[in-house]
Formats: sequence, structure tokens, C-alpha cells
Amino acid sequence: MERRSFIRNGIIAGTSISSYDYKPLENISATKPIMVSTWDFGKYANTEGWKILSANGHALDAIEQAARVTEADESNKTVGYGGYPDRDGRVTLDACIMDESGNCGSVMAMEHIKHPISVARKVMEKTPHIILVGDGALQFALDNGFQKENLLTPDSKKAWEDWLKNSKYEPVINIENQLFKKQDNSFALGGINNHDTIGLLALDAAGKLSGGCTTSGMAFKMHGRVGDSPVIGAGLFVDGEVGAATATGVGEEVIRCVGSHSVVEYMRNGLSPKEACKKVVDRIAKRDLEKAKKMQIGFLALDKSGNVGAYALQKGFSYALKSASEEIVIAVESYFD
Ligand code: SD4
Repeated sequence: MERRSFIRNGIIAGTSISSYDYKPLENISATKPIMVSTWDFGKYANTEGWKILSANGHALDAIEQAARVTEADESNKTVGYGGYPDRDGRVTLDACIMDESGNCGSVMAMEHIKHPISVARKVMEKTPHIILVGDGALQFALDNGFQKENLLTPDSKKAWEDWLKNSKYEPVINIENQLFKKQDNSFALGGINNHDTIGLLALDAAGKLSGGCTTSGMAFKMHGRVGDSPVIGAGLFVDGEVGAATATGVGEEVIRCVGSHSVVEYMRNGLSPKEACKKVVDRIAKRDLEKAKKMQIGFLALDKSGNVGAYALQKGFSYALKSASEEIVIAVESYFD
């Protein structure tokens, strides 16, 4: 049997997760509606999105409302409020949203607004543009009724001040989850930085696909740096005829291969979601194996029939899935063991 991926029964009520059920896993197929989100904490977002999907709502609404849960979560150090700042101590947020018809909106390097996903949606729906950046994005948000807030929490300020002592920019592999295997072979979450970018994909009851991606980007990045997450085609891509994909990890490398678009194109050519994700990860590893060993990149994909798959460079990537019959968190197979 091929190396196994693992399904873990999510313990939805609590924040701690104590054990995994091991099952061989390739792609998961679910009857629509279905929602998937990156990382363990995606399950909390899914719960919110599910309220909309289960009431026959539109996937785009589910994506926006689900993403807002993570953006508002102060304990999440790489999304929205409480996200780690750049090296100048400024929290700059990136997000994008896309529907099945190619409608999309994005904000990049936007400060002071807690919900960039909602601003991205407004860019999509109320402007002739797709992307607004920096001050222009902030101005647009304020003009549309969003409140200006301080997003730098005391915890994140302290982390930045500690970082300044050495000022070394070293993205941490799986800062997102820090999963570790316990002596009894179960897994647990560990580390203090157990959160990251959230990418979300949804297929609603009417068969419409949408996706979103929101992040504060790499901790202690240069001021003005933008990663893959708000770049349509890199951090997110949706094609109503085929499927949708999203990415997490070192954004520069995801942009270089226009990762999410590549995953969708592989699905268009007949690969399953997991095979498509693996193909792009393989390409990243092949381009520079030494570099690939030191970083994490993960892709998550959902096709228009409700098949889901994912693949990552390193162990530790996971995603959460919610459908009428399943509520699970899945540990994803990786290139490096
Ligand atoms: C970025 N892709 O800004 C984001 C960060 C991320 O896991 O996803 N980290 O490059």
C-alpha cells in the first residue's frame, strides 16, 4: 500500500485535539455541499461556513463568513487581528476571494482593517478592478464603512520585539500547526505558533464553487512584501468548470509556479485533486531540492464533483473538511517524510 495519509476525527468542541484515527486515504469524495479549509483551525471556519451551505446558501457567502472567524481570532498569529507584524512592527494583511465565474477581488498589504476578506469581496463587487493595495485598499475600506483598528495585539508586539533582538528572517516550517507525535503514536498540537494562513474552498448545494485566502503573511517580512495568498492564481484559483485550489506556505515559491492555477489546470487535464496537488509540489521540489527541504508548501484542492485532495512538501500540513456526513481534520501526505 502506498504510504498512508491519516484521517483524524476532529474534536469539534474543544481547541485541543488528542488523537488520530488512522485510515488509508486518497481523495475524499463528499456529496455537496462541502467545505474544506487549510490547517486544523480550518474546522472553526468550516463550522461558520456550514451554517450558510447547509441552508442552501451560496459558496461565496460561506467563504466570506468562514474566513472572518479566523481573521477575528486573536490567537491566530498569521491571519487578521493579532497576526504577526512586518519587521517595522506594522500588521499588513493580504486576502482574496473568487467565485465560479472568474469574479474575484483582492487586497494586499492593507493595514488597520480586521476583515480583509470582506474588503476583497467589496473590491470584486463594487469596483472595476481586482486588486487594491496598501493605502488605496485602506481608503477604499474606510469609504465602505469598515472601521480602522489597531491590529497589533500585545502578544504579537512582544513577539516582534523579541524578534528584533536578532532580526533574522527565517520562516519556520509548519509554524502553522507544529504537530508532534506522542509516545502512544497519537498526534497533538504543540508550539506557540500553531496557526497560519487560511485557504478555504466551498462547493454549495447548487454546485457552485468559491474560494478565499487570508493571511498576515510571513512573520517579520519586509514592509510592503506580499506573498501568494492574495494573488489570484497563486494562493487561490477557482474555475467553475473544473475545481478550485488554494495554497499555504512560503509564498514566493508558490508565486513562482502560479501554484493554485497549476493545480486546477492539472485537474482540468484529468488528474484527481490529490494527484494535481502532488504534481505541483513535485515540480517545486525538483526545481531546487535543497531549498525545498527547508520550507513548507501545501496545496488543497476540491473539484466540482466534491472530490478533495491535498499534498505538501513537509509533514504537518492538515486540512479540515465539513460535509453533511463528515466533520474531520486530515493530516496530509508529504514529499519529504
Ligand atoms: C505568504 N503563503 O504570505 C503566505 C504565508 C503562509 O504558511 O501561508 N504561510 O507567503
